[in-house]
Formats: sequence, C-alpha cells, structure tokens
Amino acid sequence: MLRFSTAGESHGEALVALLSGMPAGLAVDLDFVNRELWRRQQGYGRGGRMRIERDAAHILSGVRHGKTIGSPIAILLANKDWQNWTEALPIDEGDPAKHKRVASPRPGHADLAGALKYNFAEARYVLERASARESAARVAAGAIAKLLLREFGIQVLSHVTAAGNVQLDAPVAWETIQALAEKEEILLNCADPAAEARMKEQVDLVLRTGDSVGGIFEVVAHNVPPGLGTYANWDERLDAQLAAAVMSLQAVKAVEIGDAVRAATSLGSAVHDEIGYERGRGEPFTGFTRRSNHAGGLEGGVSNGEDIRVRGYLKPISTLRRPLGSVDFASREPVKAAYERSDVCVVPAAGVAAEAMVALTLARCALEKFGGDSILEVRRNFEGYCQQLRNF
Ligand code: EPS
Repeated sequence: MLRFSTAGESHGEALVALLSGMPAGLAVDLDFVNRELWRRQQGYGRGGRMRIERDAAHILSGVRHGKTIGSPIAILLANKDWQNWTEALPIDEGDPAKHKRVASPRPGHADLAGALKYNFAEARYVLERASARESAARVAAGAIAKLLLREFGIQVLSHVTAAGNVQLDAPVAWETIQALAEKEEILLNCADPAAEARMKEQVDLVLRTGDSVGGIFEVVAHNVPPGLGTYANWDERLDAQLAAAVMSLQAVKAVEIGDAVRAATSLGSAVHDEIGYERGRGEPFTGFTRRSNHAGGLEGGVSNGEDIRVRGYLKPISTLRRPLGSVDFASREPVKAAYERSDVCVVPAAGVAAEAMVALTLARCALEKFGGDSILEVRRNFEGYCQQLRNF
C-alpha cells in the first residue's frame, strides 16, 4: 500500500516526507522533483519567506543509483530560515527569554483551537505545524507519485480559476494548462492573461490595505484510465478520497468535483455528459466518448476515462497585517490578533500542493489496481488491463 506522512515545523531545522509502498525500479528524476518544489514557491502575493527558501529535495533513503528500491523513501527539505530561529525554537530548553510567543490567536488560524487542545499557554507550537510550509514536503512526495503516474501515461497539473472576487468561468483546455506549467515566471497561474491581470490588482489592493484574499484552483488529471476507485465501498470511492486529500491542505475549505456546484442547481439534462462511441478513439482505452465533462471524470466514485477535475476553494490567509480583534492569551484582555510576516495570496501554490495530493491519491489507487513489487510487474499488470479495455 502506498502511504506517506510528513514531519517538521515551519521554522524548525527541516521538513521530512516519508513515502512507502513505491515499487522498485522507478527512475527518480531529481530535477523534476526540484522543479515541482520551485513551482510551489511561486505566485504573486507570497511573503518574505519565499525569498529566503530555495526548496530542494535531499533524498535520504529508498533510492539507489537513480531508481527506487522498494524501501521507504525519506526526503529531507532544509529550512534555510532555521538559522534565524535556533534560539527561538531550540530542541532543548534554551533561554525562555528568546522564545517567540504568539500572544494572541489569529481568527481563522489554528492558533486558539490548537492551544486549547494541546494545553499550550500561547500559539507558537500550533502555528509551527499548522503552517502551509508543511505542504512543501507533500509536494516532494507527490513528485515521486507523479513519476509513477507517468508510467501509466497520467499527468497532473493545476491552474487558478479565482483570486479574491475575480473569477474565470470559461473551461480551460489541457494543452493550455500544460503550457502554464512550462512558464518560468508565474504570476497567478491563470490561463487567461486579462483575468490574471485583474487578479493581480486584487492582490495589490490587499497588499496596500493589510488584508488578504483566497481563491479557487483546479487540479486536472489527464489521461486517467477508467476504473480507478470503486462504488463498492464508501471509503474506496475515488471522489471521496480526492476530496479528503485536497481538503486536508491548509486553508482549503471546500472541494468540488467537475462542475458540481453549478450542477446542484441545474437540470439533469443540462448536467450529465452524453455518451458516444467511436471505434479506436481514446486508444489505449475503450472508444467511448463524451460531449462534455461536467462530471469531472468521475461517476459512481470511479474514474470514467475523462480528465479528472478537482477544485479547491481557499479561505483568505488568516494572518492579517491589519489584524482582527482577539484576546491576549495571558491577560484575556481584548487586543489585536498577532501579526507575523505572511503571504497575502497563496492560490497558485496551493494548486501545486493539491496536484501532489491528487497524484498521491491516484498513485495509491493505481497501485491497488495494477500493483506489483517492481515497475516491470506493475507495467505488465497495466498493459493487461489496457488490453482488456480494448477488447471490451
Ligand atoms: C505561513 C506563514 C509564512 C509563509 C508560510 C506559511 O511563513 P513565515 O511565517 O515563515 O513567513 O511563507 O509558507 C511557507 C513557508 C511555505 O513554504 O509555503 C503560515 O503561517 O501558514
């Protein structure tokens, strides 16, 4: 079974990703992993931290001579900022006078709920782990999952459909999303330059006013064969697994599959994707075609061969330069919420982190279906299934 977990605090020494269950013999392209990490660091509206960090994957185990060996893969990402925090966040007791307390919880952040839960007198330890810095470790693990998915011809990318109140409504073609991912300068990762310019104005506005914005990203998984996930058991439905994976990302508050939100208030005849057939079409798959993809590639919790489309809705960043009202942890007196250096918009970065979560989920499902201990065995199983589909 493909499993992964992460460890690390935002201003600790490093982040760690642990990925187990990868078959042996998968070539690991470190440049690709690092490019993914770079993509997550981009976007207009990031704070000063991104000028400090240059995320790079340091693989500790599970890869030898350029290929996976079937053993757990451990990846370390150093926090460059750690050198500024050695006295504020030491492993040993250190000097309490040098600790950096977070004296009043920020509305919208995990600060208060976390402090209550773990019985912390202030919120420093809460924000250290609740921080979206953790998503860098997910992207490292997700990059390895993407390399596995390439074996099946599957690719996973994302684009931004809304930042603040600027929303892009037109559907975006896969080729356009691919072209966006090739760019060396990433603003808001929006496919429409005019909409992107208006999104940038939104970010400029909140930069000026000390506020923040959220938005919507869409993750697209291209060339997914039909038959991943199943309707047979609630927890094996692929839509449910994808929703949980994307919702688990910091600040994601809603997840949509395909055009689900609009569909809920439309007629069935306007929503369901009519089925056609063209012999040889969609090779190596089935020849069945669709005129539209409102379902986002999933019916009954099973992939249907169309692109899988998953949208994540991000709440605005909860750290505000012009803070909302809060209460001092010590005195319980009303004060403004704590402010620390922060991003004001992270929608493009969240999209890249969500790609990783989608890739890890699809890789797990693909290995459940085509699994084997070596890539050779996995490929053989996959090709056998493709042949079955062709013969259907
Ligand atoms: C974050 C606060 C900021 C962000 C951070 C998430 O960090 P800092 O407090 O060090 O300025 O930059 O995101 C990252 C470090 C990252 O790599 O994405 C928060 O509180 O969630």
